[in-house]
Amino acid sequence: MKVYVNGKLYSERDAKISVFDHGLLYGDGVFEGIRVYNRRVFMLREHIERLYRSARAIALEIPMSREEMADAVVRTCRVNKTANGYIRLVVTRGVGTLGLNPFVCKQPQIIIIAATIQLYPEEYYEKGLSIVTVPTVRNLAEALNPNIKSLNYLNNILAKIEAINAGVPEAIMLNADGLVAEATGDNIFTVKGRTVATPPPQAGVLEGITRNVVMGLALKSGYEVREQMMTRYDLYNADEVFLTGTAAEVVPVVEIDRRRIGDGRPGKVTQHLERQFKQLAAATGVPVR
Ligand code: PXG
Repeated sequence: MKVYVNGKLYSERDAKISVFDHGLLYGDGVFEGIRVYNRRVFMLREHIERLYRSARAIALEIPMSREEMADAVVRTCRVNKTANGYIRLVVTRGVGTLGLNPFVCKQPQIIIIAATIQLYPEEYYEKGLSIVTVPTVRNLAEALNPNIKSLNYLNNILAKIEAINAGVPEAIMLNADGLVAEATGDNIFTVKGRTVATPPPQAGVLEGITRNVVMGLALKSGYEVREQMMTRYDLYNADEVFLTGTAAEVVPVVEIDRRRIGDGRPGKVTQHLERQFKQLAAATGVPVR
């Protein structure tokens, strides 16, 4: 595997970053996770736009244009002959001193890794997930906006630890008002009748690209689509619940906090959206050539 670092491609063992990089010292940087399906980079434009929005929010100037960044991603996939995979695009603050001041860091580091993805086991899709809500509250937008896909994922990692301690693979995080926010690396949806709903950005969530694609697919399939605040009660009483994300795609949830959701099996609407998503992913994207 060849790893892109600042315009050059290195072998895995030679792809290195300084221990003085503020990405490591402070989690000061931003990233994206992107999928490649059938030699096409899925939603590349949207991921790059979000990367630059995250960077803007932390006053990190990425020293290349969006077009150059897109070309770099495609080039890295081409060199690695990535047909189906997972791209990790990382921009760190760069090398600085042992102090917080980001402005002493003169050269952001740009890293592109085109890897294969560790998929969720097939069983999760067939049987659905059992998950729990956890005590760790999602970051306040007023403190560290969840829309910033930063290199500091400790908020999510703490929630993930609580889920694993409870014997389940994923956590639902609530915001400081006790309303449903999202899972640790996925957005959450409910289905009730013909209505497909997900918490709004103001609930304190990362506006997932898969989330937005799935909202579009649901609308096109004739469902009413709503962004609305939800409580745990709304989750427990939904007909169906599912998660969306770049890694998970669309995955059914059949149990939350030991309450069975619907009939305890993956729902019809979820399965329909799962199929629609797979079809779209297989048929669109920027060619790797
Ligand atoms: N919420 C959070 C907190 C995320 O980190 C999503 C929602 C879903 O967003 P997208 O744009 O992917 O639909 C994410 C995305 C990983 C991994 O390696 C995590 C994400 C994406 C890809 C890989 O765990 N998180």
